[in-house]
Amino acid sequence: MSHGLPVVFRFMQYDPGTIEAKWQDRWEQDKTFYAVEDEARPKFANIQMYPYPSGVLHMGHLRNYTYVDVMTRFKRMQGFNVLAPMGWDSFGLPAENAAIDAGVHPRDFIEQQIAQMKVQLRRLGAVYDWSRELASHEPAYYRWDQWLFLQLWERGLAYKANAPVNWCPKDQTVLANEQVVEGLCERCDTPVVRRDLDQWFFKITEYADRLLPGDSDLEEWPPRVRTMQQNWIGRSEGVSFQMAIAGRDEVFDVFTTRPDTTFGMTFAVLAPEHPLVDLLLAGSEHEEAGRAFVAEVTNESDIDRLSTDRPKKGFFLGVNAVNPINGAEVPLYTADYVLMGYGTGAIMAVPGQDQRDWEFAVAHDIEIIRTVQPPEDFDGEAYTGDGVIVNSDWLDGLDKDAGIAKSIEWFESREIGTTDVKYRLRDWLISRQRYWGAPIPMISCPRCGLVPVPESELPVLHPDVEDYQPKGQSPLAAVAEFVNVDCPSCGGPAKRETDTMDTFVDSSWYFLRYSDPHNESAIFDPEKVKYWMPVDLYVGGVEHAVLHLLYARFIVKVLADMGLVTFSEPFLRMFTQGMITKDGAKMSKSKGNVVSPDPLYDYYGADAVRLYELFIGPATDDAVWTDRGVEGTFRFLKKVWRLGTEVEPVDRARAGGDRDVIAKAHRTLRKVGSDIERFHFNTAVAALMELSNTLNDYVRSDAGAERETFDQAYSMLLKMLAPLAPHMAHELWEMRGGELLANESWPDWDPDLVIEETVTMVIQISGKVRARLEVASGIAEDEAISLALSNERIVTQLDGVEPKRIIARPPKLVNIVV
Ligand code: ANZ
Ligand code: ZN
Repeated sequence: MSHGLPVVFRFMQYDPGTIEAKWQDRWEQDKTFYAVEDEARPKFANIQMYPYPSGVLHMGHLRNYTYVDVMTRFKRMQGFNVLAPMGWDSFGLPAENAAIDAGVHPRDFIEQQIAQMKVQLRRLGAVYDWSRELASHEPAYYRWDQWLFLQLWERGLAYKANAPVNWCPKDQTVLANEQVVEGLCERCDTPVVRRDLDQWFFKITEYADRLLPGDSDLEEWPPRVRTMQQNWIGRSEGVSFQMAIAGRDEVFDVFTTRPDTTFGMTFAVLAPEHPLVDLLLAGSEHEEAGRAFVAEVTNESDIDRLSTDRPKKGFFLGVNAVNPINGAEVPLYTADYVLMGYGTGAIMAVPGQDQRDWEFAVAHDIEIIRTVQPPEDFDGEAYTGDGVIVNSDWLDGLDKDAGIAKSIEWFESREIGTTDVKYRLRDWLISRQRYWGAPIPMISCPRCGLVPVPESELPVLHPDVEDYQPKGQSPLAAVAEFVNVDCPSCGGPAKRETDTMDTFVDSSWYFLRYSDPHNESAIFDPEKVKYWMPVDLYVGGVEHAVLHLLYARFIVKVLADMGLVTFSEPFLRMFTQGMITKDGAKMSKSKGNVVSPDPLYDYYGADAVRLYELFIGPATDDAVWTDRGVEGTFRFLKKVWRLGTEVEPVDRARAGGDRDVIAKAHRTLRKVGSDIERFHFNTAVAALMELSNTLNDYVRSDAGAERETFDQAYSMLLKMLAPLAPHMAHELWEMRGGELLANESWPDWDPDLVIEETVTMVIQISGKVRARLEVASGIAEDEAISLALSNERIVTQLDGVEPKRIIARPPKLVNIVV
């Protein structure tokens, strides 16, 4: 910080340092935000994705913590019994890698980081029920990971299998598909390679259909997160049908979503791992070249193979396949872009309608037949849209849907194919060859095979080892006392499983444990979970939109099937915040652009920092950090302070102008309440700034501020500030003779007072006036837009055309650009 510190504070001047420490002590000592079950009050579980304890928090992190804290305080004032817990995602790769970098044992490292983070959260004024704190590296926690594993095992939902897996050469461990991002390890950005290994899986695919976001589930989730879940599960309806190989006995199945295009098949493709490829190459004249091709491709990650910006590689297998619909012989290839892990691992290729097939056909000089007539102005390559079917004999003239129906009938009646549903979702690979995770509670016995550790012997303690560096095999394998055990079943010598569990197992159920964090005899008391759960509001980063949320939803469905929970979706409402960026990049330690809150706390105080985090922009959007921003919210707080400490209202009769002030306070209240509810924090802060200006003008007016009016409006201002800038609001409230502000209820706005004048709003379509409407002068942007879009004249004018952009300048104008 370049500017100097203020020289002296006058008595009663706003001194955040003193005030903030005082209130942080008070909230903690009084356990103000600790929660007990209370049937008389509606509960509100307000939970933030528990953080990996990274130690130092920067402004990017704090945005998130501030939002959650505002909601805790706001919902509590609204009368909810709020559960506001905090825990630590302290097992797993990120923690272990950071510990290795720091040269400290992961346990010591983690405990140090947690202590440090708690200090920082306290300084922000973030309040939690610390009696419910949990950390996944503690045996009291991970024994229930192990218990959960045993339940899945018993239900046939956990299994061990040899499978091609994603291997990170740097982290020396396997990764779930979900942890591979564009071919790179999500944790360290190293290109991932494939290996065949024995691994543990959870059978999440058995829940694929139930995990698809239905029409009513996940209603209060961001649509894009819902879509990401949907796409990850990737349900496809289509047809599987059999194809023969000309002149040979072998047949293979293909899966297609477009049976209506079968007449356009000009080649067929087997995945390089398809068992027939090996068979067809064996003894053939191009065996050597074919095997070299297969070896090359199978080393590449699926993501690379599916990449759209590289040429598709293939190898002609020297035989033809027979198109069952017309008997045509088409060349049979093996190619990189067909994956063994999806569908049947074989496709009919229809370049006229499939872009991947088009590219392959062009590269290998294969015929292209269009079977769907593209529109006249179409200038692309493969045409994937709807249209009239051509070149397809008895399908000609139909459209896509009719063509699909008729071709399905054809396949089914001849028993060549059947309708089929395929999922992109694969089973969840949960074993890791790393030290810092919960040991998998299984024992391998030469006589009995895989034997679960009896529940009574949990937890399988994670042994302390000297050497926990990753080496391709779990470091636990080197601990003889850990590995060698008696078989629980036959008593003979046996060996423990030495892999540890993916940290996403820990995070798939921790939120439930907050309901009953110290239970030693069960994962939780179902009655307590019934009271607190599901989570009412879940806040976290969109980077967890696929993996963590999907796993948590899966485990909750399993627990529901076990009768332990009474709901099947864990998170009722989900909020994903935008990122804070600086110098054009996401704020992060690795980018070297982090802003630490500490000097800002010292100079401006936590309330000003919080307010700036809230004010910086719409909560869902990324926002650019500017150091000077805090200056603005600090000035606002000083103004509020002066209003509370320096103003001397006058005793006189009330007049019309006084009513305007009260009305303004009520309108602000209505707006701030609904804004906070919707995470529109920036506009809530703006509204409070406006109200403080109104009050400022009021006290300077000729008649002066009438005492009762001023007190009433100012009290409302403080209550509205209570969740946002809690320290100062509490202090001023107390100075004015109030009890603990956190215990006050959120006031109700008076409908008679918020009635406002109306103004004429103009609705334009692409700049031309199309309608006029009387609206409240304080109308919100989204309300103005929805009024405009539902206006009868506008609906008629638009005639179904999707607006490109909507520019709203409430209350005067909404311009719909088409
Ligand atoms: C012929 C066809 C014609 C296809 C057409 C699409 C469009 P989704 O929607 O993702 O399920 N396919 C099937 N198995 C495959 C595999 N193992 N690797 C790569 N591609 C595979 O995609 C289903 C479509 O993806 C299938 O339908 C198949 O190509 C291809 F105009 O068959 B289609
Ligand atoms: Zn045995």
